[in-house]
Amino acid sequence: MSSTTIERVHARQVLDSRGNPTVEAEVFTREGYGRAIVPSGASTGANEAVELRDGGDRFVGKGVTRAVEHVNNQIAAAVIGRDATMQEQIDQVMIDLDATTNKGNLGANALLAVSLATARAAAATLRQPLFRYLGGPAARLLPVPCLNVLNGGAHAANSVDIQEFMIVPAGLPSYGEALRAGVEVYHALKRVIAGRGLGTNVGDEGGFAPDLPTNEAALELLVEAIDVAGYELGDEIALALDVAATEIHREGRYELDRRELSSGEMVAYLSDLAERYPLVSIEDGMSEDDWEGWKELTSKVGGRVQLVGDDLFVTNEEILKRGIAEKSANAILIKVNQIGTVSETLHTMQRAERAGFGMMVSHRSGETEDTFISHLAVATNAGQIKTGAPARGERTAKYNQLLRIEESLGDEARFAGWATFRRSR
Ligand code: 2PG
Ligand code: MG
Repeated sequence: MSSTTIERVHARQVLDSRGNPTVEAEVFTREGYGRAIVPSGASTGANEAVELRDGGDRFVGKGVTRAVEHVNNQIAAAVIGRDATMQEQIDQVMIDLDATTNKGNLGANALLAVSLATARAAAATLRQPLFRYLGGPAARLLPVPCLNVLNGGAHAANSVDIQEFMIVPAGLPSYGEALRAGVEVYHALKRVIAGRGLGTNVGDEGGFAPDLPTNEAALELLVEAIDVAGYELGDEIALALDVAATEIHREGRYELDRRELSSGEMVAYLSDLAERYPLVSIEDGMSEDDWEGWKELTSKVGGRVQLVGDDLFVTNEEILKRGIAEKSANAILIKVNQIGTVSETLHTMQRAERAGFGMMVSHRSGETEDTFISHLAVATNAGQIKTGAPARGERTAKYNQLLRIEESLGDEARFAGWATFRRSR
């Protein structure tokens, strides 16, 4: 028995930012404690690990009491007595216990809650900050915050098809300054939108969600807001998109601006946007099942724009391998609940890094006060994070945690800046 031996595991049902139940787990070692809450997506990839839900009437079918019971029974029994610092072993024990390829038996939400809480408990027992515990002495790179200030698609009830319009303040000297610039643009954007007589209600990730005539009109609003806030477009603040194209892909066609585009036309649409706007990153520009389209987009604009696979790769190392081999993209989005354990997430990131792929650590549209991803971004020197608008507590929790990490690193801290978007600069 050592100080890091797991003595107790307990899960309960709590709520996420959309008012849906989710799993919270606590892991107690002999001399420490860790707690974590699992996030949840709305525009999910088909190959994501399974989020186990109860069905039935309670909580509109979204209860997670079965996943909670799996933690409190089988998983607790399997991990109690093991060493919390043996993250690989703990994760593997849970993967073996589940015995499916998609974690559909016990639920990826059950596994992930324990996996995250185990890392926290280990770090706490060793009296280390989580980012340091996960990343070791080399962890000191603060990520560029990619702030989703205008929401559409499955995250808002407006007329905009593209899911996320982000501002990327990579030209500021530090994380804290970048966040400040992002906040100033966010407030300027509110004034710009209100000034046009449009609504300033927000979507699931805290970005504004006005009805607009076209998707490009959203980019124009961002350009204007950056100017109003007094920043240099392109030099100080660039733009990024998450098209979430799987959501608008039906029978081989992309539905955009009330038109139907073929895969080739979608590639042309995106490369034209990238010509005319300082877009440093486009996520899910093509659908998860349009591998040919992805390849075409990458060969056309991959030399100057970061192309991020989210639904395409679902943080899965095996699927990423195919993407690397086929040159389907040049970056990957990292969401811990797409794959379901900390170790698998780290393996996928190592694979991406070795291949020279960009890495953007990401929240989900359904989030909580948990700030694990802030630590993960610094631990892995990922260089980029997206965690919504700089508004709404579950989003600011992540940005605020990065402020604390930046402060604690002091002179050691580095800011990723433009270098993280190698291709576009
Ligand atoms: C995405 C995410 C997060 P969701 O598509 O990248 O912004 O959305 O969690 O709904 O999948
Ligand atoms: Mg996405």
